[in-house]
Amino acid sequence: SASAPVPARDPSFAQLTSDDVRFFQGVLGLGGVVTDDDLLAVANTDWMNKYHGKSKLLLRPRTTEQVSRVLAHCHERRLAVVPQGGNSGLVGGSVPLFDEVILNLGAMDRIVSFDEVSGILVCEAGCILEKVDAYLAERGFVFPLDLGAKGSCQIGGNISTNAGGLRLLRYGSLHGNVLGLEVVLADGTVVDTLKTLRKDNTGYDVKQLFVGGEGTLGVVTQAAILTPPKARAVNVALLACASFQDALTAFRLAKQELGEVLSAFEFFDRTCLDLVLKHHSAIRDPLPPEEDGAPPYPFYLLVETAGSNQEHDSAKWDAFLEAASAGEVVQNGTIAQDAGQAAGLWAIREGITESLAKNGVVYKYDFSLPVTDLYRLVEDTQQRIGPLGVAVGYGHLGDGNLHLNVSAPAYSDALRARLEPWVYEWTAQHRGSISAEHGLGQMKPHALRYSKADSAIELMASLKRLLDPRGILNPYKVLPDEADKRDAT
Ligand code: FAD
Ligand code: 2HG
Ligand code: ZN
Repeated sequence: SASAPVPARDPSFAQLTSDDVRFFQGVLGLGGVVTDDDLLAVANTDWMNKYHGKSKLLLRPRTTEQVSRVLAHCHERRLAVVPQGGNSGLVGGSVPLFDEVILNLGAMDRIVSFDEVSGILVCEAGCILEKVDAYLAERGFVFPLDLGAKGSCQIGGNISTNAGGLRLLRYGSLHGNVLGLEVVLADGTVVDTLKTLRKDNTGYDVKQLFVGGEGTLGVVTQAAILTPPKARAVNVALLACASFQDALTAFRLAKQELGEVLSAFEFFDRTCLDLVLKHHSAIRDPLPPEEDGAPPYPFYLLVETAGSNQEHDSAKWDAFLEAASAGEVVQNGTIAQDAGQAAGLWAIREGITESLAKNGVVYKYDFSLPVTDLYRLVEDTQQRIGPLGVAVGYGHLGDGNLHLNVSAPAYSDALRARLEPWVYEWTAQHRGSISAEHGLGQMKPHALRYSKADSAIELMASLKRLLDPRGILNPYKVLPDEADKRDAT
């Protein structure tokens, strides 16, 4: 099968009635209440086409007040709700399991304000990342987060998954860059922490609960985000290494020689590149072996710098490439000569997830591991599954984040039983995390204990009960076995 055992529908949740639908139409207008089968089919299905819900209702609020009135009603009526952004999440968090009402934020897509001195942006949760980034680019700034799903994912979804992406190495995580949030709690209470200050030590930093909250604690409606100035000098190179050990040495050299301008250090193995070449006819192998008939390189690095002075950065690149060529740490490489070529190199790295999706079914894992052990998990996985599938490894090497994907022709119990819980045990033994950046969603609540102490899980559950006593927000996600602990009153 595709996934972990599916829980039963929690019988304490109400069933949707025509009175409910009429109430929502009164709040949102007819356009904000969607019951069309085709639109519901899309909203019920995740990006991977792996998780399928059965919701009969999709709501599209336009204001925070509407979100508040909708949630107050759902709370009162015990209707379960799935907050949804661009529905690009990779752990089944954004789709219902059963008949939960889908609350999509896409119609709340206004930019509220931007301060060109501080670089602080305030926008609504439904803004699409790529559009916000384009708005900022016109003003000489960038969004501190970038990722392959930028054309569809929303700021609210990014914040709720605490997405990491391709620039985290340089700009840090959203826990640092989100300065304020407006959030609606399960009972409709609007919590305003929408401050636009760098520093604010006025007690507990409650907004952080919603950064990575995966829609289980509240619905994010607005955010204040610190954005850095857009770099004037951006340089991108693709490098090939003969071993993973060499890739690690190259990372050390990059930190030493490129220093503070290093903005991305990504890696992928040859099988990933082969998949991208197979499924994207416009992309050519950028680094064919130098001698005819020689085997292709097994590892590739995408290195980016973002600085303010091309001359300074060129000198740094010269020093880095000289150090990396000495001792053949890097076997071959290509440096983008313009923005178009840089985008071409990024397209390879950002095209891996889609290529895997086109190739068959995928068992997708997202681990934080000590970098030295990181690729061994891919090799051990391949050995363990044998001919049942193909294990590939790629990810944010600079952050110690491995995306282990196992590609197979079809989901099978035999393959899943070889993979789980073994991959989680492997990660626990290496003191890693079972989710570096994608979250837990409906895929991993049962595996949470491999990465978090019981005491911490219990505190998470207490916070959930405090903020959402009836458990209506994104049930069956993130926390293990919540149903039996809910307030039954
Ligand atoms: P959704 O998928 O709609 O929702 C994700 C979760 O957030 C769900 O639990 C949902 O309930 C909740 N949620 C959504 N909006 C709100 C809201 N307003 N309030 C409360 N809860 C909400 N992730 C990374 O971290 N790094 C990557 O590099 C990366 N690359 C990707 C590349 C591709 C091609 C794809 C398909 C996905 C990638 N992802 C990556 C996964 C990633 O989690 C998302 O793309 C993104 O952050 C999710 O945003 P979304 O708007 O699509 O949210
Ligand atoms: C990436 O880094 C995304 O490309 C997706 O986080 C990873 O599909 C994956 O496993
Ligand atoms: Zn990633």
